[in-house]
Amino acid sequence: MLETLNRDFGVDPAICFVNGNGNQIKMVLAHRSGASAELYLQGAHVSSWKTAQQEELLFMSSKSAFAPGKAIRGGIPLIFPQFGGGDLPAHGFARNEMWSVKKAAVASNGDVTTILGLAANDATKKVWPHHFELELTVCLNDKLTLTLSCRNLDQHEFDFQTAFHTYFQLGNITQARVTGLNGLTFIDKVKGGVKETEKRSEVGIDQETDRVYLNAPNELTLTDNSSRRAITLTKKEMRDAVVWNPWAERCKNMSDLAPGDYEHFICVESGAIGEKIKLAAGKTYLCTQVLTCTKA
Ligand code: TA6
Repeated sequence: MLETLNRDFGVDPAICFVNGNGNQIKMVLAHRSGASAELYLQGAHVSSWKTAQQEELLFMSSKSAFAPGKAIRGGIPLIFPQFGGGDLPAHGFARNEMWSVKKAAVASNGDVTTILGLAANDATKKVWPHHFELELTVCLNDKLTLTLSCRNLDQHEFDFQTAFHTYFQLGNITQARVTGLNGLTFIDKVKGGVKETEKRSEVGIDQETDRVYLNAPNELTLTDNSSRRAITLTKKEMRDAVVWNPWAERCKNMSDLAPGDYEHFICVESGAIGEKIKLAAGKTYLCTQVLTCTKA
């Protein structure tokens, strides 16, 4: 399988396929600037994004399972067709399915791009009786851009939630701040789903935090003074944002996190969560998340 993938889609030295953790197939993207990204075919799951100086910007748990059908703990899990509160597996099935490589190329401007696809199959139709086709496009240059398209191949409308559930690496959680959320209504999942209003211009984390911010601005910034980094998240066609950190107690009870891991990551997610996306038969929905890293 690796040989065939490298033959059909490899572009030396920018694009190659290797056996990653758990012998799961991993795609490695290398930009001429020195920046790199990695993604597993399972879940089209971006597991690493490094700067031109090879600084890792995404968190990946050392205890993550890398096994068929098991969610990877870290990187950028792709959430579809359900974020929460439904009958499907937590955060939907897209991140647990094997995706196929449809395209991989290096553009004349140096952009390294790949497209992976997932179509409805017997397993997905059992839990979600719709015909669909997903494509995830990952583009690496001085940014990391993910674009998800969903095509409705049914004869009728269907609806869904979706999100890029990004785990950002931190020097220390106490130094992390998220800006752009001031004044927004958020669903506080730690307090059982009550709606409150964010009053802080800079959101810091000092306890378990699990908030869905509704109708969030399309640009948010995460700064981490302990690593002297700032990451801008720009989203399109996804109204909401999520900020999550399990803090010590919940982290200790999660088998695929080490007890102290909560100090070294924050999830800042872009998603269509509060209101489901309604997609008419034959139509295509597109959403995008662009991540840019600058020195804080
Ligand atoms: O996005 C925040 C959240 O929904 C939290 O409630 C927590 O469950 C987290 O995702 C982890 O979800 P996962 O399905 O990756 O274990």
